[in-house]
Amino acid sequence: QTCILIGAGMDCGKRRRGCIMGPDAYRTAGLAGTLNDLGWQVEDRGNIDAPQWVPDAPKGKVHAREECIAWTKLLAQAAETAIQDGFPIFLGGDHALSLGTVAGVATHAARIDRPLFVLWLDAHPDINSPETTASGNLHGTPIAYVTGQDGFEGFPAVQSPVPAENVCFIGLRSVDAPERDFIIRSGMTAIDMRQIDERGIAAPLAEFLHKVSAADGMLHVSLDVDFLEPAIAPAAGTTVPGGATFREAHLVMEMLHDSGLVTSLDLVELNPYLDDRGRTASLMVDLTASLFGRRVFDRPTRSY
Ligand code: DIR
Ligand code: MN
Ligand code: MN
Ligand code: MN
Repeated sequence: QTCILIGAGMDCGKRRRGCIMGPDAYRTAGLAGTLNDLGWQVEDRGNIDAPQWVPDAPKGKVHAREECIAWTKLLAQAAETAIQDGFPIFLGGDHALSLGTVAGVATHAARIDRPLFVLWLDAHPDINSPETTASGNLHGTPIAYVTGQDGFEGFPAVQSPVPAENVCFIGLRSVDAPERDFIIRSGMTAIDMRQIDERGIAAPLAEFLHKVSAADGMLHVSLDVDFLEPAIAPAAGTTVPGGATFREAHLVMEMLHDSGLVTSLDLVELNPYLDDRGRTASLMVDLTASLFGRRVFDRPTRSY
């Protein structure tokens, strides 16, 4: 099996800079060698060149709209191509890169006639639209875009919107009021931290994996650094206390590995400028290793 690394130092989905350095931090932390040691072929396609900077005219409440549109086009194309060649891992870059990556893999899934599911591991649901956003930051919008919501004029039309029922959030603890209303109306699965406290993280994840498996779905996983408890993962611009613990996060990745259902992955919001001797980058690489099969003991193959 081949995994394909695609660097996307997209840094315009919010105002604080630094995610541009993310792809190189993952490489520095040894991502390719780690995956190779687990038996995977690794093809590193390098970094996507940042689109030429263009000013927003007129300057609206949304930050760097034109730049994000340009990235979205490049990423959707790169994702659609890469997923035909192997298992793509998108090295972010901020979470706005998922506007492109998820749209691209959705196009591919539709072409081969399989449903696409999305697992969003994040403190935030990122389901604002350019109209509902309070921050003006497009990293808070990809789920709205890929599920086909309004308000994205100027962005490429999403060819194959992901059905709302195919989206699952795990780790939520910072949800804006319009986001909450939308989630409740939409039929998305939303596992907040309280539910994890009460039920553990394995039970709700297993329910979602069962849904994916029963539909013979493809599964895109989007891992935002701020899913994690900030004490173990400080290198993110929008940390929120009370996140997933070290073991909760690894257990998610280990279960995802055992399921055999995951077909593409985003690693997003790593801001190496905010890191502490590389420990957040290393943790993200270790979590990726768990998803790609690192384990202490084998478990019987589990079908969900
Ligand atoms: C907030 C923060 N909901 C926004 N979103 C973040 O800007 O729309 N997502 N930080 O990861
Ligand atoms: Mn996010
Ligand atoms: Mn987040
Ligand atoms: Mn089942």
